[in-house]
Amino acid sequence: FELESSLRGALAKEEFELFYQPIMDIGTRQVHTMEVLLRWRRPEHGLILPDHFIPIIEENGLVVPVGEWVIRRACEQSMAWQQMGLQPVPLAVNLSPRQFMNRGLIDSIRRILDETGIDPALLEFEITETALMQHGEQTLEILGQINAMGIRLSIDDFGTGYSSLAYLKRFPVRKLKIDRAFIKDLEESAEDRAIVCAIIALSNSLQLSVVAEGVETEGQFDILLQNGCRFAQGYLFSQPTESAAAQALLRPA
Ligand code: G
Ligand code: G
Ligand code: NA
Ligand code: MN
Repeated sequence: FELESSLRGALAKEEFELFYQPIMDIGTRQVHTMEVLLRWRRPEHGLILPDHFIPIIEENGLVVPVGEWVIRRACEQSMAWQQMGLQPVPLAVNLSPRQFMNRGLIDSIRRILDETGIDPALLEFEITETALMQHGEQTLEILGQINAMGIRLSIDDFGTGYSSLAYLKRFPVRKLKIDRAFIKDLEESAEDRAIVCAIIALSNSLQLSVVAEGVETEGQFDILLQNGCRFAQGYLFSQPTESAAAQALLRPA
């Protein structure tokens, strides 16, 4: 209860902060996209990770205004980096199921695009497959509207929920992120290697981009490279970091 009441004031007190983790192009080893990851700098408690508070604000609905703040802040950061003369990279923002099903989502995205002036091609949303599969028709409509605005969509934590690639093909989704559970033992487990290679091959043939999450070793990187995976994210390249450190990873335009 104490946590919940502190969370209610956190937005107004400007206690939320965005961290960034690069998604690398495996071929060039350059930053391709930055994932945006929310942090809560709670007075007297330090930096709180989303697993400790997202479930609470998802439950009480606060995730809607907080999520809107995340999108706005990410767009402002992108514009600031561009104004500093850095090469623009898309920012990928996580959308929670509750936020995704909120009726005001589309209007609030439109307002943010308008007010910040960001090119929608520099914004991306990550949604889990479980969230996508929950509500058939309404989901398709919302995805269609987001896609029509020029914002890219990707499926997060792919392989952990319930979905099929054939079904996904009906959604305007461009990218799959293979959950890190399948990457962890890639070097030792022939089974995980088979699963990952199958996802890569199917994604490539359906013309979906594919990202391996949780890449921590050069061995994992090599297996991904050899099997045609285009993008990778993980501690091998960078942990999620505050904006100043993320900025140092961007190149001049
Ligand atoms: O780096 P990490 O501990 O930040 O992320 C933990 C989980 O929290 C991940 O599943 C991630 O998708 C989720 N997450 C991080 N930032 C956000 C956010 O801004 N909104 C939502 N809905 N989820 C987020
Ligand atoms: O669900 P989502 O993929 O958005 O979650 C991102 C989470 O994964 C964050 O908590 C982030 O800190 C974590 N993460 C990112 N890279 C790695 C990695 O290489 N190894 C591990 N174990 N976790 C990672
Ligand atoms: Na994500
Ligand atoms: Mn993920």
